[in-house]
Amino acid sequence: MQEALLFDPVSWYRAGRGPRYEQLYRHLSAAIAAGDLQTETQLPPERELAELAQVSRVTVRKAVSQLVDDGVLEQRRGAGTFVRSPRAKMEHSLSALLSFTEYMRQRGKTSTSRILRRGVFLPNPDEQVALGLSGTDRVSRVDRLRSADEIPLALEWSSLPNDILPDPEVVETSLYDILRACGTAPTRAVQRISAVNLIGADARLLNLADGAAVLRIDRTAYLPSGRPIEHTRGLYRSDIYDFIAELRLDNLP
Ligand code: 16G
Repeated sequence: MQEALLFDPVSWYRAGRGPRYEQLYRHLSAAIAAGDLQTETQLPPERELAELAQVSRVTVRKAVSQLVDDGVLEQRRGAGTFVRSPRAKMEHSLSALLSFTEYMRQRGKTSTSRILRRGVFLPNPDEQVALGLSGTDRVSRVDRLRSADEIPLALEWSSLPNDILPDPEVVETSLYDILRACGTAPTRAVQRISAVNLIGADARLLNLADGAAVLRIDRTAYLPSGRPIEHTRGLYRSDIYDFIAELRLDNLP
């Protein structure tokens, strides 16, 4: 597509489909993904881009900074804004029972957890079913934003029976490290995977635009005795993660 046409509002703006910066952001993001804007292409300067797209410079700046946050554009001081080479996706095995921290360590990355909330609560109906608890039992919850090398990758809402994790305040970076130290790390897990579109605070925490698609994985993990001890709902950035499953003929149900 010719550059002038690529930025022309006819190509990207539809009334009633959300703020201009967001529509421009989505359009440029799709153009980069489709190769219409190739790696190392330099974007026109902000003023020119604003003229081509017929929007204010503030709108251009917001759309561009979101693409920079996503890692698809790069601002080089004194040189301009360029399309970055695609980041290799992280392959995450679906058949190995590893923790977030262990996966990142295997890739030479340092994982961090930002605690969004933790505490002891009465279990909701989903937790009662998943963890085999009654309505009067207690459940420990830890909600976290998980990052690797400062890049936010996932949101995880974990629930464990309170006798397994009596004090959720002790969870700093790795939940499984704590379970392992207590001899209660899970040895088996069942995961359910689906695709969801993010909006609001969840999208902002993961540095994604409203409506971005992510992978949702619900994990229930068990002790060797068969007792369920962890139920985690996780949202994983699909622009960074590729979940890989190995299939074998001798593994039929
Ligand atoms: C993984 C698990 C999650 C578990 C967490 C523990 C998936 C889909 N989910 O993210 O269920 O709670 O690891 O990691 O793999 P941590 O020990 O680093 O806290």
